[in-house]
Amino acid sequence: MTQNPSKQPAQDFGGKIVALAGGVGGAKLALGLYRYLQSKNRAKELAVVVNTGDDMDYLGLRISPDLDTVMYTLADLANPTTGWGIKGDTAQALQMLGRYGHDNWFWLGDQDIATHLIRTRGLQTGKTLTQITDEMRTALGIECELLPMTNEPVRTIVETEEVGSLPFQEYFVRRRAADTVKSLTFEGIEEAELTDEVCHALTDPALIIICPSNPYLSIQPILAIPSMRKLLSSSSAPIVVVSPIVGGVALKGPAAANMRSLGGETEASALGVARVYAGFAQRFVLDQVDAEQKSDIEKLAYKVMVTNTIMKDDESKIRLAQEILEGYAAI
Ligand code: FO1
Repeated sequence: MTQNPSKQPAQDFGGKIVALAGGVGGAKLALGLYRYLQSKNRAKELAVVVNTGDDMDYLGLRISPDLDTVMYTLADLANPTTGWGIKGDTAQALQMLGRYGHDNWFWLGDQDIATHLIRTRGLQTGKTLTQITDEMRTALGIECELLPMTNEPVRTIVETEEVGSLPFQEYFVRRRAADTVKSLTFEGIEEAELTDEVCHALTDPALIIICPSNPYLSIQPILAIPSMRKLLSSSSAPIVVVSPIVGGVALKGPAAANMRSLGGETEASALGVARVYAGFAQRFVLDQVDAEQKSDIEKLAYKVMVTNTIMKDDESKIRLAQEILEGYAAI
């Protein structure tokens, strides 16, 4: 890995940079990659493939939270406090729903509702989720590809110790991810097909980056699509994992608890994340606070780069992206 992130010029990647992402954590690195490539006039070389297992139908609307989180982030529209939703959005529609006595546990902003209306209408008129997403990202001025992992509906179902099985957003939002997850099912996964756009992005890419998203809830649904793993591992491009666990703590959400209950780990750690992708990914980006785990991760056949992976502002997101992109051949 380069120790000189300001090195110029950027190398010729010789193919697409493909990032696999979930919601807020993944969107941060996606933004760093996007901004960095944009500064080199190469934003079109980035394709972000996004989890749709968290999608749900709510009040007749199709909600794709992870796609929207990445889209709003790349369009510089995301709410900086939550990481999801639109900055400055209001909740008048939600309040009115409450007055009608309707459930309003899922926060839908007034501007955000426009996205769900367009998506729902598009699906009703026979467009694919990929087409609709492409139209929206174009309208918002996003220059890179933003690709749902599949066009078919896939739904993550969470089997909990406390209350049995729950649709993803019931577990995540309504019950605040407080339950112990025993197992996951991805409904519809067997029927889910790889889209032409995802296949195209993954044909001879230069690099595949697994963003610091929850390995079980966000990345596993993407990898569970039949043929996805095969396509990814048959590519000659290195697969780089950026750990979502730093100093034993999840950067966001329930990943640490999931590692214990789903991964069988006694403690959440970057090493545990490395175990999840062992034999599949070849490179690992480890935070400097976890540097003592480097040799154990190397024993799992990874080349390891140690750096500061905390993305607290745009500058740190771009710096991390630059280190990964400029150094990938070297690690
Ligand atoms: N997350 C919450 O914690 N509470 C919410 O009410 C909520 C609403 C919501 C609406 C639209 C959207 O695009 C995302 C939303 N999220 C909410 C985030 C979302 O549930 C999660 O970030 C992802 O599904 C997990 O990656």
